[in-house]
Amino acid sequence: MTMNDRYQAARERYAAMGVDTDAALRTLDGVSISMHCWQGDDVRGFDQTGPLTGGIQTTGNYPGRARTPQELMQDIDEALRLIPGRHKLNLHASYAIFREGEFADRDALRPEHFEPWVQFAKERGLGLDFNPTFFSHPRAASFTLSSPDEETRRFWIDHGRACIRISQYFAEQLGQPCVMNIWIPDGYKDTPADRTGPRARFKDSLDQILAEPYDREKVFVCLESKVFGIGMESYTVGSSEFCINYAAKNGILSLLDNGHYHPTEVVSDKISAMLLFQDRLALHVTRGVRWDSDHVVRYDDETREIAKEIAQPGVLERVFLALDFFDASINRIAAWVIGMRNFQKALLSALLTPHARFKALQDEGRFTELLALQEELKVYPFGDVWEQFCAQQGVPGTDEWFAEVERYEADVLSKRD
Ligand code: RNT
Ligand code: ZN
Repeated sequence: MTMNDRYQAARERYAAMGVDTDAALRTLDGVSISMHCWQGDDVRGFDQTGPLTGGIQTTGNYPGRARTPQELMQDIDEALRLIPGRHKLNLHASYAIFREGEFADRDALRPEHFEPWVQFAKERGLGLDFNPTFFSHPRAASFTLSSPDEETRRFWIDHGRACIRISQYFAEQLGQPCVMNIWIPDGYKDTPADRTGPRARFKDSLDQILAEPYDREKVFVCLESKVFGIGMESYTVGSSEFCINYAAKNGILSLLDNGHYHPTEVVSDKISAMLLFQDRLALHVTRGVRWDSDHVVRYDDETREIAKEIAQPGVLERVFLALDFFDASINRIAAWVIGMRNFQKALLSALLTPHARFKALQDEGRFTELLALQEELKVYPFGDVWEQFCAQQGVPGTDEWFAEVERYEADVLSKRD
C-alpha cells in the first residue's frame, strides 16, 4: 500500500464519520504558530551574560546550545525544515543583535537592533512576534514594572515603550501583525504585607507603556498572568484576575499560558469563556510537569483538548498561538520539532472531529452515544492523514525527520563546545 492509498483509505473512514479530511488539511495549512526562539539557547539571549532570572529555569546540559545569533538562526532553519506549514518566530528583546562594539540597554533598544532578524524573517517568509524582557538583567533583581523604586520602574516602562516601537517596526516590515506579550516576574516569596501597592504600580506602568502611540491593527499587545514562580511562591503581581481585568478594560489581549494555573485548572476550559467577552485571545502552549516546568509539548490529552477548543470555525482566526517551553536536557532542535509537530497534530486531530455531530448529541442528551463515538474516533487512522500533511508540505514524515536531526547533531551541534 502506498502512502496515497493509505490516505485514501483514511479519507473514506473519516468521511463515513462525517469528516472531510481534505478540508481539514487545507485548514491546518493556514494555521501559523509562533515558534519561540528561546528554546535554542536556554533563554539566554545576546544582550547580557548573566544567568536566567525571573523565577523561570532551564535544566539540563545537552551539548550544542546556540551561542551566537548566527548559530541560533542556523538552528531555527534546521528546525523549520522539519516542521510543516508557514509560521512565525517569537523573539525576546534580549535577542537584540548589536554591531561590533555597540550596546544599548533595554530602555534604549531600537528597531535597528533587530534588523538582522527582520532580514532573516523576510528571506523565509516568516512573521515576527515580540516580547519585552523583564528578567535576566541587573535592574530586574527584585521588581520591574511594579518596583517601589521609581527609577527602576521608569527604566522598565521605557523598555516596554521601546518594545512597542520595535513591534510596530516588525509588523510594518513584514506586512503582518506582531503580537507583543508582556510578562513580568514580579512577586514575593512569602506572604506580602501589602498586595495592592505592587499591583497599583504595575497598572500605572502598563498605562504608561500603552500611552506609546501604536497601530492597534498591526501590534497586538498581550498580558500574560502567572500563579507563581521560583522565589515568588506566595504572590505574583500579575495574577490571573489582574491580567484579565486589565486587558479587558484597556483593549489589549489576555495571554493564557497553560503552565500558569493551579495544577488541576485547565486552559482548555478557559478559552470559550474568554472568547465570549473578547475578540481575540493569545496562548502560550507548554507542558508543566508538577509545576510550571516548561517541558516540550506532547500530543497529550490537554494539548488536544486545547486544540479542540480552538480548531472551530469562528474561533481559529481569533486566537494567536505560540509555544513556550525550554528543555536543555535533550537535543534542542528536536525539542522544537517535537513541540511544533505535536501541536499541529493536536490541531489536525481536532479538525478531524465531527464537531457538529458531537454537539448535536450533547444537546440531545445522547451522552452514551457521544462517549462511544468520541472514544472510537481515537483509533481512526489519524497517522495516515498526518503523513499526508507532511508530504503535501514537503517535510520529512514520521519515520524520517529524526535521522535528519541526528545528522545535524553530528555535523553541526557536536562541533560546538
Ligand atoms: C514565564 C512565562 C514567559 C516566559 C517567556 C520566556 O513563566 O511563561 O512567557 O516563559 O517569556
Ligand atoms: Zn509563557
